[in-house]
Amino acid sequence: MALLKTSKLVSAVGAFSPSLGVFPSRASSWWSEVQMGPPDPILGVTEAFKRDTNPKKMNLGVGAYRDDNGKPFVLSCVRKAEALIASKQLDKEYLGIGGLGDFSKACAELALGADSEVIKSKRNITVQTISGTGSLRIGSNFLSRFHVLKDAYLPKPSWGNHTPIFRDAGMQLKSYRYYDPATCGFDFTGALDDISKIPEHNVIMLHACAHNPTGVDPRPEQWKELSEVIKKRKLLVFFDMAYQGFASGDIDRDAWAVRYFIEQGHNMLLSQSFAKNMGLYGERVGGFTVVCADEEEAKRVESQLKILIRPIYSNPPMNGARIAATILNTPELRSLWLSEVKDMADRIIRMREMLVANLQKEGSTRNWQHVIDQIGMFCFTGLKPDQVERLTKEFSVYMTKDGRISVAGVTSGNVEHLAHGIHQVTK
Ligand code: IK2
Repeated sequence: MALLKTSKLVSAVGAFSPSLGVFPSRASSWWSEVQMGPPDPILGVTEAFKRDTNPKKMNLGVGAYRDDNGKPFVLSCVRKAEALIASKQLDKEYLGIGGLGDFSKACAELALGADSEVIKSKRNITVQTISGTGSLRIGSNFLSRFHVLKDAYLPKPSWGNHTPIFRDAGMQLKSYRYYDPATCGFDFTGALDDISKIPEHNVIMLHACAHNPTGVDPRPEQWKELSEVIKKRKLLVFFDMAYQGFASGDIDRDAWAVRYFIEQGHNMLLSQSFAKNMGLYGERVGGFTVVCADEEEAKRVESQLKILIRPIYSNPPMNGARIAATILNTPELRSLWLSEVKDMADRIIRMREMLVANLQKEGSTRNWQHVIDQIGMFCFTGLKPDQVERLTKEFSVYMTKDGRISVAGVTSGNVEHLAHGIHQVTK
């Protein structure tokens, strides 16, 4: 407060510089001490891609689905839901703090299953959030405010935004082994070993399916063992489900781990996104769920989530939630959606196979089986940073430095170019 007053007083002569404790002389500059930050590791790739003039350029950085012509794809169920909503001439009043009720209910049912015991006994609270990122942030703010321990354990590696989200909410990040570079697969032994040493009551983050960035998921029998050891350590599970339906093409199969953990008694936190599975990227539709011990606890948690959300964005936007709710709650649109999700997942699986076939056609003798075995939008190719750099410089293939490609950006028209480039930098 004192600083604010001082700054206002001196605004005619220049800005107060907290780090130096002096007032810079330039009258117009309040922010001379602000350092230039690095570009975002994922979205920065798109910026570099846009500057490239090569007609063969490929953006495999950000995870956004493209059709086989490389074009952004709006699902027909979304177009139909939009038309239905427009025909109703609905109002634009504020939503409640927790968002659209019809959406939150359908969102919880999608994740937990329509006949979920948790939903029947009303021991979940689900709020609409600003997509998956907003959900994770509300979740980590909630943890930071109400959970005694502040350590959160992420798989190594994890989605690049997890760390800043949790850190900015006041949590401390730790990790457990997840990916084995030797096999380009799941380091099951390493994960079990690390998790069994996490101090009791800490938070563990799990990707429900289509792990980002590796595309490597535990198998059901491995999930069972993970659940067991997590229960033994009394850890608080935070599931991130940003790709339900997008991994296998089947929404129930992709939610299996979440539902299994609930059956095993884990009262978890859950984050959901409709960016990928409904292609509602820019609409920012998501959900945050806390599974509580009983209905009374859920009510208390709900009251605190509202107190948390209100000073951040007051209440969420309605358009995307109306679209998602209309799709989930209208039987014809829902079945159209399910077939469209499957089409997207199947196209990605086909591109994985085509990439490997083209690498073999190029003469690559390396083992690329992991490209096929991994699942979901991303493939962790195993390319080293210098190979990634060459691929970008010489072939205009843009991807994150860790060797991750978004398979959703590969098409039958550009897969040859990609395979050629990868072979050239790996042979
Ligand atoms: N959680 C995970 C694991 C995600 O992958 C994402 C989306 N990431 O997509 C960008 C990329 O990695 O290229 C999210 C949460 C949240 O996504 P959103 O906020 O768009 O729903």
